[in-house]
Formats: sequence, structure tokens, C-alpha cells
Amino acid sequence: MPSSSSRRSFLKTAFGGACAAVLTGCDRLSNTQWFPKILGTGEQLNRSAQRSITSRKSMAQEFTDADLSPEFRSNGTDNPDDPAYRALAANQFADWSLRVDGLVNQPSDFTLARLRAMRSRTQITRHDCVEGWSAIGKWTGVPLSDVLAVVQPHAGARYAVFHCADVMDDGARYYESVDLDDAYHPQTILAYALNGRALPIANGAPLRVRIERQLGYKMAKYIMRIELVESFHTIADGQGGYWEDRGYEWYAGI
Ligand SMILES: Nc1nc2c(c(=O)[nH]1)N[C@H]1C(S)=C(S)[C@@H](COP(=O)(O)O)O[C@H]1N2
Ligand SMILES: [Mo]
Repeated sequence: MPSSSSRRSFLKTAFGGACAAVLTGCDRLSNTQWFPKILGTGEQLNRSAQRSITSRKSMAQEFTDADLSPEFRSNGTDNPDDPAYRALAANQFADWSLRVDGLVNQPSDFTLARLRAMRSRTQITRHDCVEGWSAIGKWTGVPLSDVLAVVQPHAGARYAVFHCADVMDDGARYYESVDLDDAYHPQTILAYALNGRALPIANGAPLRVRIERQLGYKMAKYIMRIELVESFHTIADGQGGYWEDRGYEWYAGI
């Protein structure tokens, strides 16, 4: 993996004159997570170039309570109108469970109570939406790695696909996918709480994923099922996600 100084020199080269004028400022920028995140998408670097400038194991920046946005806005679906979802919501999700299956040894169902009883992680992070807004929120949930430890993915499993409850205006259901590097990342959690309270419906209740080094559209809300697959192209002959099927990059991170 490249050292942070080689990453800095890459960034200085990539940003040439702009960085030469304000070297110290550029050093500071390159040490934060969001700078490479924006570089990776704005400059249309491909995935291998992104991998070569930043370790896949690096952590997204975490913040403090003082940094929390006054309100964490909602984007995309804010209340799925799927009848099965509405029935679950009417009963505070007491009858909801997460199905985890596909290429696994132990297909399993996780109720909210079961998820809440597992190890939890709380992290304060910044969410960046490609539509041009960001917000800092405090998320609590189960590391996805712990859920995967229960279901035991097969050696051939390469991606986790998140199947969601909401159907978009064009009739397609929202879904997303990540590779297992990101699925096992310590900051990848299945979040059931936001800012110390049960996750609001507007932000994905009862469960949404946080994949902190990627952009907002990867962070599937209203998750009903996680499927382990060898290729995400087998999902509806698609490109790995609702927005990816409409032209967005599958790899939306550093
Ligand atoms: N199921 C589902 N997940 C989704 C979306 C959606 O419309 N449906 N929108 C995505 C986008 S573009 C963003 S920016 C975030 C918004 O999360 P928020 O509503 O908590 O702000 O959720 C992402 N996950
Ligand atoms: Mo977004």
C-alpha cells in the first residue's frame, strides 16, 4: 500500500499548480477523507487508480457531537408506499426481520431485537450526496462483519447486495451492492439509530447501511434482505444498484 507521503505527492502532481501555490493547505486537504472521496468521483479516476492512492483499509474521518448537523435531512424515498412495508411500519417493525441469504452456509433472519443485542458501533461521520449536500450524523448499528460471521459466506461470494422496500417512480425497486472489502470494513454498519434515537422512517427505518468511504447513494435505506452473490450483474441484469443502472458509478468511494 502506498504511504501517505506518496499519496500526498500523487495529489500534488494531480493538482499541479494549485497545490504548489498552497502546499501546506494541500497537505492538510489530502489528509482528510473527503478530499480523496471528491477527487475520486470528480476526476473520474477508475477504481484501480483509486485503490493505488488510498488503502482500502483506511478509515473515514469521524467527528464529535459538537459537529453534528442540526438536522439530518432525508433524500430519495422518505416513506416507502409498498403495502408490506407500510404494514410493518404500522407495528413499529416488531414483525420485520432482515433476511441474509445467497452464497452463505447459514441463511438467517435477524429481528430488530436480535440486531440490537449484537455488538454495536457508534460513529459520527459526514454523508456526501452527489446532489450537492452533506450532513454529519451519529449512526449506531451492528457491524456488517458480525452479521456475515453468523451466515458464513461461501468462498465464492464477492458482493453483498442490499434489497430495499421502496419502489421508485419508474417502478424499479431500490437496491445497492458493495464488495466484501467494504462489507467487512470496520465502519460498515447496519444502522438502526440516528443521533441517539431509533432510525426515522425518512432516513431508512428500520435498517440502513452506512458505508462511510462512499457516496450517499450507496447507503441503502429500508433494507429487507442482504444477498451474497458472485456477480452483481445477476441482479436484474443490472449494474449493481438502482442509480448505477441509471449511469452512476458503481464504485463511489476512495
Ligand atoms: N432505499 C433507498 N435507499 C437510499 C435512497 C433511496 O431513495 N431509497 N436514496 C439514497 C441517496 S441518493 C442518499 S443521498 C441517501 C439519503 O439518506 P437520507 O435520506 O438519510 O438523507 O440514501 C440513499 N439510499
Ligand atoms: Mo444522494
